[in-house]
Parts: sequence; structure tokens; C-alpha cells
Amino acid sequence: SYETIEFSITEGVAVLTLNRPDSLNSFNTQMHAEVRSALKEVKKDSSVRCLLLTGNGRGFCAGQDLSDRNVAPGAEAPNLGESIEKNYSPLLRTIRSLEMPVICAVNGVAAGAGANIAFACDIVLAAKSASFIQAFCKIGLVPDCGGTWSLPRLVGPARAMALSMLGDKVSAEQAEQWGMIWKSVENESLMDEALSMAKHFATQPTKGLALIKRAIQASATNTFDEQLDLERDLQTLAGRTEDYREGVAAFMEKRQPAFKGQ
Ligand code: T3D
Repeated sequence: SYETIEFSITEGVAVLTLNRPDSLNSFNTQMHAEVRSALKEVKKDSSVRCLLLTGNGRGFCAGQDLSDRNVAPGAEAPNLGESIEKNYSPLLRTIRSLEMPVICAVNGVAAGAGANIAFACDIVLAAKSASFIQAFCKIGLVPDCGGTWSLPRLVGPARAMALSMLGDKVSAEQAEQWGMIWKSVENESLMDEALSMAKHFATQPTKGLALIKRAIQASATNTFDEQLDLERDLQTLAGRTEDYREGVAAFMEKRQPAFKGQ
């Protein structure tokens, strides 16, 4: 069992809740290890068809736990590159490559790595009281967890640069207006909306959704022609799934499809 996260798998939905509310769910070594282990369970369990990531308390995630980075004067600097290589980058790669929709329900402030982890998820819902802060610049760091890649693509280079250099707080509503996230919702309904979306996904053609995820991700670096070729290849795979067969049959028979995620 876990101490720094809560984790459950119910009817095809895995819910991973960051649970260090006293430090706004900032990441220490133990939380990294527990998140890694939970995500391994998600990958191993073929019944899981959607992952929902959220946090306990008034924050979503305040990034790295800075109490682990407070070195005495004259002491050796921590090797942040090592920390990123071992902890953060694998987490981001897992979220992006997971072959199912990953929903992030941002329940409160998302700062530093916390913000960029959210932006790496497939669909981000945020409570009206939530906010996003590229806090890195305020302590002399560079946005990580893919923020320098995702932000310019989400909001354009002008906003990405200013947000990264100023560290201004962006409200959930502003984030929605700028297209940084899917939707901001009333605080009280965040988890209901997120869970109902997750349950919906758990009844959908998981393989097709995973291929959509790959296609949209690849478009960030592909030319139009490359993307047409990729769509051809992915559609070939989608066309061989059981769920596609079921989708067409259900349409022809004017009934609801029963997708198995296969
Ligand atoms: O190091 C590496 O491995 C490299 C990777 C780096 C990735 C990163 O994420 S670097 C960026 C780290 N994060 C930050 O710089 C954000 C720091 N936090 C804040 O700026 C503020 O806490 C917030 C803007 C997020 C929220 O502000 P506010 O006023 O709502 O809350 P608060 O009072 O600042 O925080 C509440 C408590 O959480 C407080 O503890 P206390 O006083 O009640 O005992 C605060 O110290 C603690 N807390 C918040 N963030 C962190 C934290 N403790 C440790 N580490 C944190 N990141």
C-alpha cells in the first residue's frame, strides 16, 4: 500500500491521487517511487482503460519538494539533471505513451513540475479555484517536464515565453480561454465531471483512442505529408480492432455498441 498517493482501479478506471497535501503534493523521492509503481500497475492490468490523475487538499502539485533541495552554504549543489533523468522524465514519458486516455483533474494550484505534468495529460479539467504557475524562473530554474515543449504549442511562443520568464499565476478560467486546458469547472463538480468522463472512456474503443493520442502527438513534429502517411498506418491498425467491427455492426443494427477495448 502507498503513503504519498492513493491509488485504485475500479471498473476500468485507475485513479491516482497525489497525497502530500501539507506541501501541496510536492514530489519527494518516495512519491516519485510510489507514482512509478502505480503506473506500472496501470500498464500491467489489461482491465484499465482510462487513468485519472488528481491531488488531495487545496493544491494539485507544487512540483519538486524544495525542502529536499535546501543545501547549506558551501555544500555541493544537487544534481538536478540526475533527478530529472531518474524521476521526472520517465513519468512524463509514461503519461504520454500510455495507451489510453489520461485525464488530469487539477483540484488546486499546479506549480512548477506540477503544472507541466498536467499539460502532458490528454485532457485537463481544472476547478475554478485552480491555477497554473511556471514557478521555475523564481528560483533560477528552467521549466522542465516538457513545459518548454508543450507551452509554446498550447499557447504560442509569446505567451509561453512571458509565462516562463515571469512565473505569473494563470487562473483556470484564463487557462481555458488560452487553450492551455480543456475546461474549467465549478470546484464542487470537478471530481464528478472528471470521473464521469473517465467512466465514459472506460466504455470506449481504447485501442482507437490510443491511436488518436499517437496521431495528435506526432503532428507536433510531422509535416502534413508525413501525417497523412501516419494516419494511413494508424487507420490500418484501427480497422483491425474488434471494437471497430463492433462499432460498425452496432451502427448498422441501430443499437448501442458494446466496446471491449480490444
Ligand atoms: O529539483 C529537481 O529535482 C529538479 C526539478 C524541478 C521541478 C520543479 O518543480 S522546480 C519548482 C518547484 N516548485 C516551486 O517553486 C513552487 C513552490 N511553491 C510556491 O511557490 C507556492 O507554494 C505556491 C504558489 C504553489 C502556492 O502558494 P500558497 O501561498 O497558496 O501556499 P504556500 O503557503 O506557499 O504553501 C503551503 C505549504 O506548502 C507551505 O508549507 P507550510 O508553511 O504550511 O509548512 C509551503 O512551504 C509548502 N510548499 C509549497 N510548495 C512546496 C512546499 N514545500 C516544499 N516544496 C514545494 N515545492
